[in-house]
Amino acid sequence: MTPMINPYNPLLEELFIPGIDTVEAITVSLPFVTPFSISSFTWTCKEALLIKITSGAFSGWGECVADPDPYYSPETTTSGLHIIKNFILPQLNSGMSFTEVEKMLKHIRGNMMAKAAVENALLDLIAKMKGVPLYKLFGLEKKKIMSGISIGIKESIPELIASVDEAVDRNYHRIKMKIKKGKDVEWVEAVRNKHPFLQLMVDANGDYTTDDIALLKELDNFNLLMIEQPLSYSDIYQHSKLQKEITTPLCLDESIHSLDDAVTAVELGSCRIINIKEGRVGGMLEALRIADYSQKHGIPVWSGGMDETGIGRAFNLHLQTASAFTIPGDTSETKRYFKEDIVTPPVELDDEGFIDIPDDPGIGATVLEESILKFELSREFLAGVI
Ligand code: OSB
Ligand code: MG
Repeated sequence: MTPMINPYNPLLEELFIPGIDTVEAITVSLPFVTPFSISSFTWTCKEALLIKITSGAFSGWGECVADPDPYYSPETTTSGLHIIKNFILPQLNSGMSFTEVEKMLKHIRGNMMAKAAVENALLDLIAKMKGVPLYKLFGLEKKKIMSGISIGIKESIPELIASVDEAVDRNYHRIKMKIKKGKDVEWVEAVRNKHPFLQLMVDANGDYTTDDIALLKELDNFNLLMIEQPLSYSDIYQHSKLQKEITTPLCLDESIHSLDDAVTAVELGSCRIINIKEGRVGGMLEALRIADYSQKHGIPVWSGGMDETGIGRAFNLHLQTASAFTIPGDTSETKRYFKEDIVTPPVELDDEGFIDIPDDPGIGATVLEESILKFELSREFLAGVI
């Protein structure tokens, strides 16, 4: 049974949905500087569904982190729009408290990425109306955020080493390399030999099965921080068996969609670390609840990324002000992903590799509407639904 953990309850009772003038659903496609490959797919651009909720002079923004395809998650930008338009927005009313909003969202099963886009847009809007940065809305304190980089699967080992060298030069606090069957032990060994003391981890995006335990055990030789999602995207139980066989901590990503999933994973011993993507677990509030639960159970967490635009990335930054986030996440500088983003200022690393959160209200970053127009695939005005 899930313990009653909800440190943000008092806050939720005090947050109310304001009168909404318009809701816009905008699908954008931003070209990547370089294609990004994981074990299951290669993306050349980031297609994202943006939600813009306007009340008077204020607009809140949310980003549905799903891709247009079901190769990381079953959710897609199109399914997100369907759920938001036909199920979430028709049940949102001004004057509702956030407790009521969350109850309504719970009645809709799954679709956590769609829910996150709407909930986060509302939180950004409310924070802007109150004139406070998002972290303050949650009672958190500003701090410098650690950086990390996720290096995709490359054509050759020298190409991988070149990318790792570049990230080391940029002072990233932790480097993650993607692996898949046939591009694993030898590739990790090459990176480790070149960088014996690097904070290094791997992410398999579910490419292995329990038949591969002998191979996965070999990864214990490379002093990795963790192995992320070695087994199926939907599995929790088999990971508990694998964790008993290897010494490197396992970290779950794809298979955690809620606090309930995190409790299951921790109670089964399926992982020793959790990757919290706020966009994958229904938004900032559930992400903070998972962080709080994990901290109380001695499970370190970090903030994953979905190669988001600057809107989604801003939420990831604010999330990491919570003290549970003790491991550098997948938060990289903007220029590594995009030549041109849709917010300003871009995310940049200081000389020690840290990231500063801008001080403006809400997400802090200013959304550049004219840049959005350049990347826009479609826009629907959902005015009058609330
Ligand atoms: O598994 O963490 C993942 C990107 C797209 C889909 C899945 C993943 C990733 C990343 C990149 O690793 C994270 C980022 O830099 O935002
Ligand atoms: Mg991952």
